Amino acid sequence: QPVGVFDSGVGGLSVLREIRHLLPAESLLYVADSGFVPYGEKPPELIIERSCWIADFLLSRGAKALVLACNTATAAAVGELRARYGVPIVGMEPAVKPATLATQTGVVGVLATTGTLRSARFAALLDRFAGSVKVVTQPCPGLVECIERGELDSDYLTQLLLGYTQPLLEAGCDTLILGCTHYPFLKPVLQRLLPGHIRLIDTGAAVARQLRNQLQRFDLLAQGPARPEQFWSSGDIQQLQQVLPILWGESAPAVQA
Ligand code: DGN
Repeated sequence: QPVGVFDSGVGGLSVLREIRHLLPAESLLYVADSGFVPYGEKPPELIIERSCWIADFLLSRGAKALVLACNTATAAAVGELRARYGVPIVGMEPAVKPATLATQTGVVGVLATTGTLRSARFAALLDRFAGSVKVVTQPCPGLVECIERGELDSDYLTQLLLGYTQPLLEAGCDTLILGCTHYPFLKPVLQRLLPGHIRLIDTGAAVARQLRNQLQRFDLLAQGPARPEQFWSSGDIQQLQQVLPILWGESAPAVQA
């Protein structure tokens, strides 16, 4: 039985690659909800509705566990999904705890969508882990759209990134949390643009480990061999097929969801 993974678009591929790396025997299904991307500014009700629709889609294709490879969807919908479905469900959250442990300046920046930063889950995360560390948040409209197009290094993107990171640097951040699953694809350009001492943190690998723990716990780990990954999009299939070689590292067929 496969594991079902989904995101508002192609950002969750940054999580999928960590899962593929850690769990080579698992068969993986992936849905990009690109017909509805970005989730960042959308009302939570719509995100819950889309998340349930995709969960049904993946479960009807035999998924034994679900990964919400999207911080925004997790913030809005993980409670509803866990209440509705009996399979293990793993979600994302910005890496506040590891960042507070890593910072030397005591100031940490969070790059994420407006939806994530405004959510009750994020407020609870800060209450729990920020402690004496100052956490500066920065919503980043426009980045997700670039990544959806497979645009990882344009002048336009560079200008956006400089604009979003400058206030964080001025505030004294030495650690930046990539709190949206699209952003790990920007690590190379960020590393080039930012001073060398700035640390970038994301949670893809930790989520893959959490998935492994859940599968182990419920005796659901696959013995392999894995079937080839299957990709669906609720948006433009050709666009997904064009960006897969860039973001996933190889081309693959994609099907309309
Ligand atoms: N990739 C998503 C996240 O992690 O929050 C959201 C991107 C979006 O749809 N704005």
